[in-house]
Amino acid sequence: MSDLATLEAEILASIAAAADEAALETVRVGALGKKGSVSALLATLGKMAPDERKAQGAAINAVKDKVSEALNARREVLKSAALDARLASESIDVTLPVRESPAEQGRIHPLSQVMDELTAIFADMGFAIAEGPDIETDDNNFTKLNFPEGHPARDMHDTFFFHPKQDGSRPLLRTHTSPVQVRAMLSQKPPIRIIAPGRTYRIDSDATHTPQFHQVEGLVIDKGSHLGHLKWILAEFCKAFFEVDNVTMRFRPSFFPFTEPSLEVDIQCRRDKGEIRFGEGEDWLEILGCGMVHPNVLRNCGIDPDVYQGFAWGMGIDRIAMLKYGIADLRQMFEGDVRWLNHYGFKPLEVPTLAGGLST
Ligand code: 2NL
Repeated sequence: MSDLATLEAEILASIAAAADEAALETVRVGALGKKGSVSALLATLGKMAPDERKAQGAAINAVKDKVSEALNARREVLKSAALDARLASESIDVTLPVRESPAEQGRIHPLSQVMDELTAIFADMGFAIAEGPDIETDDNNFTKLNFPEGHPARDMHDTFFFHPKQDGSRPLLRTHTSPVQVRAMLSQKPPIRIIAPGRTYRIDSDATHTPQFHQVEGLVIDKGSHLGHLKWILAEFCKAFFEVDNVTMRFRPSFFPFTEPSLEVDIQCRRDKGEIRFGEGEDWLEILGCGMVHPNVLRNCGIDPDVYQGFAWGMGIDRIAMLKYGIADLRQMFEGDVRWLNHYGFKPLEVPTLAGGLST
């Protein structure tokens, strides 16, 4: 093999062996660069006789062309391999779930969720949200609400009383949220439209009762208020809360000291396989008590019963939260087990609204 053919074979082998574009560039400079091996051969042409120069010139230039071609071809191969490697290393799977930010990691307790749902529904109907203290006076919790002296609900066994004060009065933990409405009637002029959600307390502890529980009560005081308005509000509430198009309600006569007449409300439902559906079925589920505010209560709170009528209702939240979200045991709600909360809780940024959906 001539020297020229050997040189060509060596350079082509180096090109084939170049593992990346930098190595290939080194080969190119070594062959075709100013001081490269092929360039050096071309520089010898000047000293040759014309005939020899013609033959050698053509041969060397043929080598140069072959080397250039091989360099270009190899460069393309290396370039696309480098691109493939980069694409493989930099690719991300956009279908993977994004890791939750710390602000999204906590969970909202089902009870808080239900309270938020209730307030969204009633706020949409024009109700204001009222709050009051957990520690109340006997007067606000019982007397103003037309509880006769010696009424069983005043019994020491139901009510958490504090030690009597100097003046003989006994503060207590409110047994219902009604004192919030008493305070509203004492401090506002009708018309009044409020709901009062909050904590309530009774000395009661078993599988279906906790000493601290939750209620929401509603109160409307106006000149022409009547039971028809109450029925409409409760029907609209039930449809919105249970997220169904229709509910069938049943009103049964009942008794509360603070309302006359007093009614208990059941909604029609179907229970099967541990599930409950509303707006169908043959079963009835008791969900709340209500009635027209007793004239004595209005009078006790500075409202003239000959001018104003009012209606009110009260509902336990713990039980309806369990019903809506399939929670079997009341006491789990108060244990503060984060595993339970991760399962039954709600995402903090998915705030219930009527437009966006209450529980989606
Ligand atoms: C129930 C029944 C009820 C009320 C609460 C009320 C409040 C005032 C005046 C009159 Cl200030 N009534 N609240 C009325 C009827 C029933 O609760 O079963 N709750 C769990």
